[in-house]
Amino acid sequence: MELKFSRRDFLKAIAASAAMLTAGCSPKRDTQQGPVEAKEADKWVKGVCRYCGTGCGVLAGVKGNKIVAVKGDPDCAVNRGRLCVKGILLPKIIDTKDRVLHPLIKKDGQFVEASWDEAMNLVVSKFKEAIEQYGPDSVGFYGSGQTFAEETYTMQKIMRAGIGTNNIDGNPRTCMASAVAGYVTTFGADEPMGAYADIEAADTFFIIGSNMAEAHPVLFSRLVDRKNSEPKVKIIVADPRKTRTVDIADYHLPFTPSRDLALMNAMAQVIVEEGLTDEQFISEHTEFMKGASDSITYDEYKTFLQDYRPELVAESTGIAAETIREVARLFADKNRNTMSLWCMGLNQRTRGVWVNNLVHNLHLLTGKICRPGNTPFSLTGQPSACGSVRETGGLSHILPAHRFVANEKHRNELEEIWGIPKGTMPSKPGYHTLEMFKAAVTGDLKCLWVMTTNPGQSLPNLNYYRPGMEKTFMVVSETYHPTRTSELADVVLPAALWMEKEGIYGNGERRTQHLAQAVKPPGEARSDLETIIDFAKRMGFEHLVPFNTPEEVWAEYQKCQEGTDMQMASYKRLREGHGFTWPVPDDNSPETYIRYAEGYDPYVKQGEGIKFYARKNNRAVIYARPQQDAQEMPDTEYPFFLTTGRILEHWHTGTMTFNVPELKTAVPEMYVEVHPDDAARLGINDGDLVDVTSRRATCKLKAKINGRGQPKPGLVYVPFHDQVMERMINFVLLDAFDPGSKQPEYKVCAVRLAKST
Ligand SMILES: Nc1nc2c(c(=O)[nH]1)N[C@H]1C(S)=C(S)[C@@H](COP(=O)(O)OP(=O)(O)OC[C@H]3O[C@@H](n4cnc5c(=O)[nH]c(N)nc54)[C@H](O)[C@@H]3O)O[C@H]1N2
Ligand SMILES: Nc1nc2c(c(=O)[nH]1)N[C@H]1C(S)=C(S)[C@@H](COP(=O)(O)OP(=O)(O)OC[C@H]3O[C@@H](n4cnc5c(=O)[nH]c(N)nc54)[C@H](O)[C@@H]3O)O[C@H]1N2
Ligand code: SF4
Ligand SMILES: [Mo]
Repeated sequence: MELKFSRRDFLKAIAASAAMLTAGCSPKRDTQQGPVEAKEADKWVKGVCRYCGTGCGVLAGVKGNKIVAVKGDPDCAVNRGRLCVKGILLPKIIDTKDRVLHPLIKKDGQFVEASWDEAMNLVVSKFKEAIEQYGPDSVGFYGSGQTFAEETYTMQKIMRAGIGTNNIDGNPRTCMASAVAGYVTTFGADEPMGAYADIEAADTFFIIGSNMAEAHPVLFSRLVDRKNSEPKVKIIVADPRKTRTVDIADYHLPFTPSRDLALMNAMAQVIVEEGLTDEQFISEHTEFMKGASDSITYDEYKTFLQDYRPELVAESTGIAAETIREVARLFADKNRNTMSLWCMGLNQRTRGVWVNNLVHNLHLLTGKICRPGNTPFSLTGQPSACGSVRETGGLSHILPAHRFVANEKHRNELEEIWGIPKGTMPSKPGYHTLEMFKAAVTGDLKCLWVMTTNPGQSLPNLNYYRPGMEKTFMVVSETYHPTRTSELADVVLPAALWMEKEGIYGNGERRTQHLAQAVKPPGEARSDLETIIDFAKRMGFEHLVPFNTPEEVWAEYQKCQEGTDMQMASYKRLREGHGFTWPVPDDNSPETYIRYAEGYDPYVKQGEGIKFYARKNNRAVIYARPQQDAQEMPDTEYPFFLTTGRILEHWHTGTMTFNVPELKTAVPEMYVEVHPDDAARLGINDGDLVDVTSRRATCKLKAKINGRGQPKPGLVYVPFHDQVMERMINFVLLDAFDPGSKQPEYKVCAVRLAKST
């Protein structure tokens, strides 16, 4: 199914990706005009965009104590001055009427203002009481890929070294956990080996389960530029929906949801059968496995692939055998550089880890890895899921700097750095996200602290989890109130927002970036780091927080990085520079473009070539992973697939973007995308109110037919940004999760559709 790609289509695609154009920030346009007259600014302060994992550098124009404009940082390698519409409108999220200005305590079902002292004393007494009565595992912290690195680093230290529990998890569990486990199982260490610069060096792009045009718009604009400037470039997009990303594709593969394991095994089968492999690379740098770690031979792997011959999977995947062959050949073409890009379409699945492994397989079989333009690159969602959670140890099973809770040596290393007695760190991994919220429902979790995330709206199967949040003693650190989570809290702590505090973000390409404080927070709002340190001191853990500034936290965190694969730049360098991709072993080292490769990675010596040093035998793993369908597939009662995701204008639970008039007006409420044939069959017209019903709940949403996203027949799509209960699609979703990564399956479940009566 080759799509003809005319100049007209191309222009349409750029226009559709709208991002740049609506904000007047096309690469070719002047980027200096923000929504507010930029000329008013007295000074420009360097930071990073608050939203997606692209990590665009920004300059905030400040006048008095107000941010009056934002423009792209021309010296930031990520965006070179570009921003999308959300970035340019950032000043508008700050002075809003729903900002929390004072601590709030719920008394007799009503929130009342309290002093910081009163609120913190209550929090500390509840935490102490629970720990004394029920032990350290009766309390938990749920954080976010939108905090600063210093915040999560400090909190996980207090939980582990102070309280003595690994009950610290965060929303990257709902987002990146499968990508983490994919990198770790295949390469031995988390995070991509490549970087965004691979976009400018690649000829074939394999984009699967990512809608970059809306979710990573500025990065998408780099892809559009690449396509524009190099006629050789071919783009393959595998997604059950026709999205705006598909507008620039040469091939669109609208496969059946969750059948992408079969699709990628079929591509591998073609690559092996047609001799498109790089045999030398395979013999020098890889090994073959199935299951958790059972070795198999290359021949056994080839036999495994026989079940996935394109002709055998064409029907189940919905993609013609010849198309699978064509894209496999394009992927493997020895005269082309190939970059894969993926995001939640792969990660949010009950087989999210396996399907990540399968992308890596394709690169390992063809040796298209660790060279410019050749890389399996997982796109990160949040601005600092990598920098603040994956790297700092912000999940229940990991420790700072790519260490693991289950590894005694790793625990001992941290005990030494933190100056606590050897052998005292808890060795049992804590609750992962869904377990933690389940423990709130069952009553096993007595106290829960939620920071920079909104689980009352973003968790799946909300009818099950929301009562637990209400029942347990819940502290919510928030910038706005009410949110669907803060309304269930016992204590709401007012937080300083973006550019009201100083800190570090780490984006999706290992780039560590500094945000300076540009303005003072409103009312009594404080930086989350200040609140965390205050909590630690009141809990009696003063010795664990010898910090007065974020810079001092960073200096300690850097000690944890010594001798690991992820050393980072110093605060001084980060403050002065425009971001550095780690590893940066010392302040004289350049940033690292490609990991594991001689000439790029400081840890690979001359003569070593490519070295997957995070694995004991230096070999990456090619896995035999069978097709496994989503946990809940359509049936006669619930005949449609439902998938959920994002749109350009809004951010997750909408607390920030619904506060921006331009974004709110652009898309005031969420809707359900339906294929025209399905709509016709059910008598549904564009704009009709439709019931979307699963085994768990019903949502009422307006139908969108032939909108910006077009699902294949039998599939419907709903963005999850709406805050109105009856349009909150997460009530409808199931809470199945991947047994390896524990990431929920937001991307697939079964529903029925009917016109609302
Ligand atoms: N505008 C905007 N941008 C954002 C965000 C936002 O809220 N708004 N959030 C950020 C965050 S945290 C994240 S994680 C990223 C997410 O970025 P993306 O993952 O790109 O966005 P989604 O819309 O969640 O999902 C991507 C695609 O997965 C497809 N999909 C559905 N089922 C399957 C399947 O079975 N297999 C495959 N392969 N694909 C499937 C969907 O059709 C959808 O088009 O976006 C980041 N950027
Ligand atoms: N249906 C469906 N559900 C999903 C997904 C999906 O694809 N489909 N995707 C999942 C994924 S990938 C993700 S990442 C999650 C995201 O889900 P959440 O993290 O729950 O959503 P956000 O709206 O980003 O929540 C961030 C909160 O932090 C607040 N905030 C902003 N800045 C600060 C600050 O500096 N300090 C403090 N304390 N608070 C602040 C904001 O007001 C907001 O309420 O959603 C998950 N849920
Ligand atoms: S692409 Fe992402 S990081 Fe860049 S301006 Fe837009 S939302 Fe912000
Ligand atoms: Mo995410």
